[in-house]
Amino acid sequence: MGKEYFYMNELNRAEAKARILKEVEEKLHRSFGITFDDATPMQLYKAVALTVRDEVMERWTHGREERAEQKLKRLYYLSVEFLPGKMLVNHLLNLVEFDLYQEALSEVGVNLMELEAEEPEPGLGNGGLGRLASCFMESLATLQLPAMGCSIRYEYGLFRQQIVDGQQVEAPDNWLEDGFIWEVPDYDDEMEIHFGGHIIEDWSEGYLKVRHEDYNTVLALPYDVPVSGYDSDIALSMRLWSARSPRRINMEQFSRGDYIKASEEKELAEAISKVLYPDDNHLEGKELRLKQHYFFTSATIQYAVKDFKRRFPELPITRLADKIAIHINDTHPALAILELMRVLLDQEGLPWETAIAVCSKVFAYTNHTIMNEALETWSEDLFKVLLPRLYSIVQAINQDFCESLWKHYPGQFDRIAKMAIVSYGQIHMANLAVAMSHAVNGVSKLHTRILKQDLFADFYRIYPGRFHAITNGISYRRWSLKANPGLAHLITEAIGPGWLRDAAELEKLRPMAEDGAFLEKAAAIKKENKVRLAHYVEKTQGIVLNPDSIYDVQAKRLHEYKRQLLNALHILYLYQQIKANPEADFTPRTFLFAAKAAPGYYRAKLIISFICQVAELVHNDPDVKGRLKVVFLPNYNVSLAEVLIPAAEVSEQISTAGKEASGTSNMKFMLNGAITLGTLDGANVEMLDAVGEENIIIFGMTPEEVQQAYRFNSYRQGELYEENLALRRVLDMMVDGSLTPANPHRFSELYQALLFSDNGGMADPYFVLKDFDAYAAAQKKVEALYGRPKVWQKKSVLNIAASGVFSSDKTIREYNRKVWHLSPVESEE
Ligand code: GPK
Repeated sequence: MGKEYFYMNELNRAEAKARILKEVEEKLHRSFGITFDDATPMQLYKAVALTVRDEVMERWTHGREERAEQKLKRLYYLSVEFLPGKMLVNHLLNLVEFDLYQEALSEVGVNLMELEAEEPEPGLGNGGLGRLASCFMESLATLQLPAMGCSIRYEYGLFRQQIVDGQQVEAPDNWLEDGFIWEVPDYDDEMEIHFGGHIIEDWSEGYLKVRHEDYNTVLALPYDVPVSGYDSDIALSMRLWSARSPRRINMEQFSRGDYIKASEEKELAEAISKVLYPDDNHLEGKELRLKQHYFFTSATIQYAVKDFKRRFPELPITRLADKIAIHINDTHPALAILELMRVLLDQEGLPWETAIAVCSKVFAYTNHTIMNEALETWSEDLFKVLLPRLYSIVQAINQDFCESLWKHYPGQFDRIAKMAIVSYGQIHMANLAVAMSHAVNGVSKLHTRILKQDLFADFYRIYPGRFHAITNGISYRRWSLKANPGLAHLITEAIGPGWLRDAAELEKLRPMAEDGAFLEKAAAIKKENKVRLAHYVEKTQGIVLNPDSIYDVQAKRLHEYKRQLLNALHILYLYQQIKANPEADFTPRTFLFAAKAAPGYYRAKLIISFICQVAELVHNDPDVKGRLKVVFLPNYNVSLAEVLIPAAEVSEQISTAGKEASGTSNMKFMLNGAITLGTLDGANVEMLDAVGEENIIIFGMTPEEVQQAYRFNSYRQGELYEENLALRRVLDMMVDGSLTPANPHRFSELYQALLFSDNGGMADPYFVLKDFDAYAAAQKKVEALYGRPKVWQKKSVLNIAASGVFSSDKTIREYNRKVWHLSPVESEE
């Protein structure tokens, strides 16, 4: 069906709908032996999803066949995280069949949107990095570029967050419990992964042959999940590897009654794909995590080489880079570089230099953070034991690399040690990735500048041509068509449907900012979305929101650098103002937070508690009733984002300048007409360029000022406390028992961290106090602006109009032009 739906007449439509219902009914019969009337919502969901899946599968097969026939180069996008969100409605929108299905199903009393509630959301990622990978997959499919996303089929995704007594509690996310309709295992591509053991170097034939012995084997079974593109003839795969033991339970041990031992080995193997590490912008060097990384990168490399040989039997392996590109999304998959070296050397018998040359043409690397604690290193001791062959390879690469550095930086030991791949007992994955990739990129202009000037400055001097700035983007169709259908229809009504293929066409909305009727309609849609969110909050939290108040939203991982604390302290400041002047005019405001904290990140969890206590205080005080409301929404995920973002009027993007590599939620809020309240950080800078300074509210320190303050140790936190009375009053509330009378010391750690250095670390390293005044002034601007609804509306529409530059289609085109050089699958008409 697909796009011809546009041209259908009424008769054809009726037929198409009847056909859909018939297929769904057949699925109900065959899979569950049940009829429409008796089916449970879950059974109905599955029947509809299976029907849609058939259509997606057609495109899947078609894409595969065409790619093979046209002998196209293929991209492997390796990412330890993906966050695809729910799929049913997204597929239907991409197939351009949503309306048809919705109408057909409503004839039998079924609501398509409600059905999707039955679908589990695959929480295979932590936040921005994983969601970016999924936006990229959708754009790759839309542009018909041959690609496969590769990752791990975590049995448990990111934990479900509950808030109990104002504290985060983690519950397991058993998302596969009721089965996942969209995955298809591929037993033909099961791979063997080898851990541990030792290697034997054999020179007996005059050249080095390496044997790996006494290893443990784990099997990697791929499950493919189709990814559709908008109005695209092909579907791509997200390939998720699942770990299995090669041995079923040892029956001999079992019959001796030693069940535990017999199942132990199996469980150890399967532990590898059991659970996603819940850390974001942070790495803990755990053995299991290293196993995960090797597990999915080895499986992917083995598969990629196998597929290359199957498709191009005529080509020598030295031509690999002509037919495959491998992208490593942050350093987590950087072991793929060493694994490809191993395969080229030990299995394909290539000489060392040739293998190095092939590898460096294949790989490209994206850096996503400059935060020190996130830069991945592995202890040599652990590495050596778990991956002995890769260890010998990385040693050799390091030796070559350091020798080459010597030529560029003769005698500069410190500099070379800093750039080395192996040094001081650690393996530095970012250095490996930069040294062995032909392209390295940052995720915004600012972030890339910092990479060039700071983190990778020594590399940049030697390989300037290797570095690119490629700003992140979003799958804007999911974040409009799906999340905000009202707005999407309004846009199409105003400028036609072309924007769904080419986001640049959103620019055509600009003149609408002068059109009063249009502005009113846009305002009405925002209001509907606010009411929709209010219903959600009331249903799930029992909290009543005032849809006429300003909805101010900060939704992202909880991290000190993202400064949720600044937002919370400012709320206390507003609270004090109301208390001091209860009769004064005050624009009602609702502050919404949503954020998961890594379970081991104590301070982040304390900040969540702090926000919850601020919410309590405000909630229980009759003086602020109807004026201030603070809500912490638990379990932020893609589905919640789809309800929250379209309802937002103010988008909080307030990270310490220089710390947020790009941000992507900032783009989603912009697309949905929120006004950004942000620092000069990440992609905010480019949003400012796109929309113009009168349509965004920027405040606070510049990245340069932050840098200087660190470098010259010139930040005087205590003086701010002494001199700024308003700030002092707010800070005092952290420890005077206002929030937790029974335990006034509950938040003293947060207070201390803002004012006193500990263990040599500086106090308030994210400049919360320093930026407080500027932030409060910016919030004042928000209030003043909101008091002029027409002006606000106009700015909102101009934001939507300018958001097209942040389409991930554009981002992907740029990667393709600068890095991958793929040709699209041509469809024969
Ligand atoms: C960066 F390093 C990391 C990480 O571990 N997890 C993660 O989500 C984010 N990121 C950045 O923090 C964002 O600024 C950026 O937009 C996103 O990656 C995608 O590039």
